[in-house]
Amino acid sequence: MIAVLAGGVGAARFLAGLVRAVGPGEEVTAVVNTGDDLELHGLHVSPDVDTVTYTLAGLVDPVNGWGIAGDSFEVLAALEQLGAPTWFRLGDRDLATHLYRTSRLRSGASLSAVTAELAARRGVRARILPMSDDPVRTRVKLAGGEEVEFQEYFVRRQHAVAVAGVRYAGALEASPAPGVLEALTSADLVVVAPSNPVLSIGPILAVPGIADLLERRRQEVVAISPIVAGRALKGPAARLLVELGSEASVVGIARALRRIAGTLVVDEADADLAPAIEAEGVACVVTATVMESVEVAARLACAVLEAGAARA
Ligand code: FO1
Repeated sequence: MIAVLAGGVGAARFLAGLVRAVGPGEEVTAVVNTGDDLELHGLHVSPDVDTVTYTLAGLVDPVNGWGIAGDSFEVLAALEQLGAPTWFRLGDRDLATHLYRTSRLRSGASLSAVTAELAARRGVRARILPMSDDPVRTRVKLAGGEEVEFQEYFVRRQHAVAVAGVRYAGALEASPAPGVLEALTSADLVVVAPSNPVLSIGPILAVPGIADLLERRRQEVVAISPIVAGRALKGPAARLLVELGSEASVVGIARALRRIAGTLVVDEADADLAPAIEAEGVACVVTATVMESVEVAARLACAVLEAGAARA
């Protein structure tokens, strides 16, 4: 079994490639960030869990990488007429997910149980586990001193504001969701998907027990850099690393993840930085990491599996 620590769009694309690369004989378990979750219009929205589920179900909007392809926005338009906030764009079919999830949570089901139901009903073969059933919320402290919820920073302010710090509210009181520690213990290989190390992987590692477990297995943990040639493929990873005192490069990623990952996979564009990564005590593998198609993602997954096998 291969376990993958996952954020949103980049992780989902990698997981689609991994599922294709390993075929039906090998189990894949995704441990997904829920620090981005929010309550909106009275509904519980789990963006990264949904992005992973929709992608693996073949439903995802290929342009945005989140939401459902071809979705309509009739409810959002009606909400706008009512004066409700509509900066976070929930499509009509996507809303069915949030209605279902919220209703099940209110009747006492856990987030992991509901996630499994939603994935199974959409025909997803991989196991999708939220990192925790307990609320953990990523909060972003802006340079001006104000602290905002993650989606307020990411979507409403389009991550265009300077950040002074990030914290994961509730993490210390949270427990890993059922199956998470077991999956990370029994996996033949643990992969850290190409997700933002602070905003997507940070919340997962903040849940007590997860980072310690991975630290003990770090030789069997392979991370993929979300930074290529000094730039994030998506989102604010490059800018954030600099603002938080590191550097926007694969070396910055190696430093952010070296406690838990013995190997870092970087793009060919960063081949010259391999010695600097190795100097951080992290083995480096160079391959094509920009996932323009599921075929490229599957080739990347094969390279990651080979890197894992070489370290075992
Ligand atoms: N990202 C945006 O940039 N704008 C949106 O309006 C937006 C809506 C949205 C709705 C459902 C969902 O599952 C994801 C959505 N995302 C949106 C993506 C999401 O904010 C981020 O990509 C993740 O939280 C970061 O991984």
